Amino acid sequence: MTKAKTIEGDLVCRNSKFVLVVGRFNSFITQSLLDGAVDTLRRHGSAEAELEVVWVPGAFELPLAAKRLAESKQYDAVIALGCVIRGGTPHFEYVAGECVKGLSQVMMQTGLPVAFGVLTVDTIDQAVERAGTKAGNKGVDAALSAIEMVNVLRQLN
Ligand code: INI
Repeated sequence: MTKAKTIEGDLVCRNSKFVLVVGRFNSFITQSLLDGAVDTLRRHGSAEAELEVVWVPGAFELPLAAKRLAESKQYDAVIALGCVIRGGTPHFEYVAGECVKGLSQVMMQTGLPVAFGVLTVDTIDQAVERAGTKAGNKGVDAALSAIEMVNVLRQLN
C-alpha cells in the first residue's frame, strides 16, 4: 500500500449533469445500454433532472453530437453509447474507427470526459452478451467511468 499522495474519483454523483448520446442503429442493443447507464447513474446518486438523452442515427454520428454537447458547457460528462456489428464488408472498420477516433478527439479538444460505451463486436450474440446478459452491460461500465472521471477531474482543477 503506497503512502504517496493519491487522487482518485469515487463513484458518487454530486451535482453532476450527464448527457447520454445514443446511436439508433442496432437499437435493440443500444436501448439496453441506455437503460443500464441510466439505472447506474440513478443508483449512484443522479437525479432524473440531471440527465439528458440525445439519439443520433448511428455510431458514425456520435462524435459530432458529442462535440456539440461538450461545447455547450452544460454538462459535466458525455456518455456515448452505440453498437457496431461486423458484417461481410469493411464498413464495420470505417464506422467503428471513425467513431472511436472522433469521440477521443472530442474529449481531448474540449477537456470534457467522454465515456466510450460503444460495442464493437463480430456477432449479434456478442452484442447481446455485453448489453445486459452474461458479459455485463457496457452502458453500466461507461456510466461508472463517467462518474469517476467527473470526480477525479474536479480534484485536479
Ligand atoms: N451504425 C452503427 O451504429 N452500427 C453499425 O453496425 C453500423 N453498420 O454496420 O453499418 C452503422 N452504420 C450506420 C452509420 O453509423 C451511419 O449512421 C450511416 O452511415 C449514416 O451516416
